[in-house]
Amino acid sequence: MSTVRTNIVIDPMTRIEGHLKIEATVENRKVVDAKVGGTLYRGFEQILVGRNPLDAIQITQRFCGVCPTPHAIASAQALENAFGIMPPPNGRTIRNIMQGANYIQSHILHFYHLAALDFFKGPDVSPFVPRYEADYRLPKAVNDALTYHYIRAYQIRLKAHELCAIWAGKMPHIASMAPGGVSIIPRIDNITTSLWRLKELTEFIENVYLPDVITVASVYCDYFNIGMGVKNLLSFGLFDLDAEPDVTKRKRYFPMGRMTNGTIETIDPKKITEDIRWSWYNTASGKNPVEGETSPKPEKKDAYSWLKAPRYDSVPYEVGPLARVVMAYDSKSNQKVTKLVDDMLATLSINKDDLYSVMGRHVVRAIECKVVADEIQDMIMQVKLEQPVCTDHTIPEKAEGMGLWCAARGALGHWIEIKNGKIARYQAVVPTTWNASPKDDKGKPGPIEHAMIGTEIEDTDNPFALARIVRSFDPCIACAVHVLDGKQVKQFKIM
Ligand code: NFE
Ligand code: MG
Repeated sequence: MSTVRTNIVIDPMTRIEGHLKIEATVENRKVVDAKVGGTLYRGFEQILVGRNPLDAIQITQRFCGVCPTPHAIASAQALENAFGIMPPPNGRTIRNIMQGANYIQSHILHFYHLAALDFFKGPDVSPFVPRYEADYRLPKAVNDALTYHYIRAYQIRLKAHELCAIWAGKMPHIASMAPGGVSIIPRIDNITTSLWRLKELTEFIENVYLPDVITVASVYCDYFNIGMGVKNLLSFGLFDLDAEPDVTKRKRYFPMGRMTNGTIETIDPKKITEDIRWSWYNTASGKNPVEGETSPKPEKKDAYSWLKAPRYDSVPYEVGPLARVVMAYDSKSNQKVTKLVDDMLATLSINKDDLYSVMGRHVVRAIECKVVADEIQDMIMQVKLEQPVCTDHTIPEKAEGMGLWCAARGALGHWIEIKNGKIARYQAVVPTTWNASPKDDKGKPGPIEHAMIGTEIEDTDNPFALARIVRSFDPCIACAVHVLDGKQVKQFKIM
């Protein structure tokens, strides 16, 4: 049989955050190569150079409107590391509450407003049309319920934003983050107004979100076998539980770690590097972020992304809910995760390995949402009125600092170098840089590219399976200058 070769390009990839182009080379209906490219230049790392280090907390939040909270926390932690201070327990707890609220908002956003339209068909009115035609399989009553829940999810996300803003002053782009803790003085009404919002959120997660994910997963169960990914997982952990200055030793509710070939191991941040062979940059490849540089070269030949390619010890890792939940489950470190995952596996008649998939990512994200909601309920009750929330600081003339944290989409790192009391270098490696990375210098594809390769494409004129794979990672490629490269082969409009 002669080989039938087709090139598929989806650009822009819609219903994600930011600007992404995907390309797939298909031979005899199977993807044999994939390219995932961020098409907008950001340049924030250069904007930060020369500024007062305290500006980093506000400026890095402008990376993105979906996840400003983790950027505020990671940059505050980088400053604390550089200043040699740690937040008091109250400051730590309030940060955890803000971050938890942001997870809930982000996970509900991802399922209902970004991904669910891959599986249910809204009515023939805006914003549900135009839509792409796919194998929509849900019975009418279920489909109608999902449409209703899609609308309700907007109202419920507002509650999650409010829950964050009660402690943050505003959301998005929070105001109360400071090196050494937070600047909000907690009062009893912060606690009471948080609790009723969290109660509404928890009811939605338990009675709507989790059941909807189970329904969709049981109807589209073949998607437990599609989009597996690299199977290496990495997490910097979530929710600080003590004031250990060394972040790699700090106790976290979801622990820091990485998993390769089924074994969980520790993380040495020095082994994180970013390759730029296929990225529009002209700096040295394979640098640790401590010495990383950002120098754009849009005319670079063969490059196809504004994302660098982060690797740990030269290996690509998937980050996000899958990493956090599977490692918590495998290490048996969290009884709630163990129970929820076991129940989910039994309900859907799947095994743990099936979680490495499109549908697995949706399922673990919903489980994590429930775990986080329960955990911040406890944390709200731990806030102490009239106790300190922040530790004083002095900006040193010369210092280095690193903040490692987990945003909703995965491991997030900020690295700062201070000289003459100003920012001399700032590097961020964000979750989507890991997941949507281009190939590295050795030609190894990034996690989303890897998940696309091997996929069967029924109709190369309507490659909806690829869109479902990409969206399951919840990618976010935030804003800057639009640069496109390459020859247009075919155009797809995906709503
Ligand atoms: Ni712009 Fe973000 C999250 C961070 S993704 S949404 O979650 O950090 O790379
Ligand atoms: Mg960066």
